Amino acid sequence: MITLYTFGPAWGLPDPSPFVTKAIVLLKMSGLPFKEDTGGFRKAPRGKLPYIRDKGQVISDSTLIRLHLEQHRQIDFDRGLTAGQRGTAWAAEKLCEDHLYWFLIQVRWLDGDNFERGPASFFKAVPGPLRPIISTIVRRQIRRSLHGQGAGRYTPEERTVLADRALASLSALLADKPYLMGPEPCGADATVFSFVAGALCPVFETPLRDKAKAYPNLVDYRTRLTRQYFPGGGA
Ligand SMILES: N[C@@H](CCC(=O)N[C@@H](CS)C(=O)NCC(=O)O)C(=O)O
Repeated sequence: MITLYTFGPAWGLPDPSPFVTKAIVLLKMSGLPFKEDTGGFRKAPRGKLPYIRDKGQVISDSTLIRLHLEQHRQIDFDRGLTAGQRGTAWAAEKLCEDHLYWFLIQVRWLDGDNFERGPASFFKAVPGPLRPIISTIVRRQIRRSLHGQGAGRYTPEERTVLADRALASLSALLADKPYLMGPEPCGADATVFSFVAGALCPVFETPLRDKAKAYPNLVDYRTRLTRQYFPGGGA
């Protein structure tokens, strides 16, 4: 059986990481038996979750997990799609992972109130006196990453405009279809669902969430796919 290493449900989400949520949905879409293990972070090959163990092979990174399932388990997540639709779906997925993601990280980690509402809980295991020091170091690293990537150099207003444009694009692409590319789910739904759910997460008060709430089809999509893939609720 495949083991998927996760953080575990939090903040009303199946997992605080949209990449982990994506991997959970991909595995559910695949129909393959798998179990989740929340104890693997320290041994994560790239220092990040998700990763899987499949017949002794370890694969880290949600996209490489998808490629592994495609190549070694013969799962075509995009069956029924034309080459053009596959391209569009891939582009939508990467819009989430390589653009929208950074705006989510910014509001969750660098806004003081939101940090206290969410990521601060990751440091509970750190002994009391060390906790503020470690969390400050980690937040500083995240600030540097955001600066390096570029999202950290925008003003908050500019970030909101850009995040909104990404959400508007996803909303327009989804239109009134049940899934991103039509009547059946495809691989990109695992990703787009995870990031839309993350943007709508009720724990964080952000202009990004307000923008996301203004797209009723994205809100319905989040609710519909949560019911489908997480019938017991998000967390
Ligand atoms: N490209 C990776 C990104 C995974 C990723 O960024 N995971 C984050 C959580 S959202 C993580 O594990 N961060 C822990 C760390 O950087 O220390 C994927 O698709 O799996």
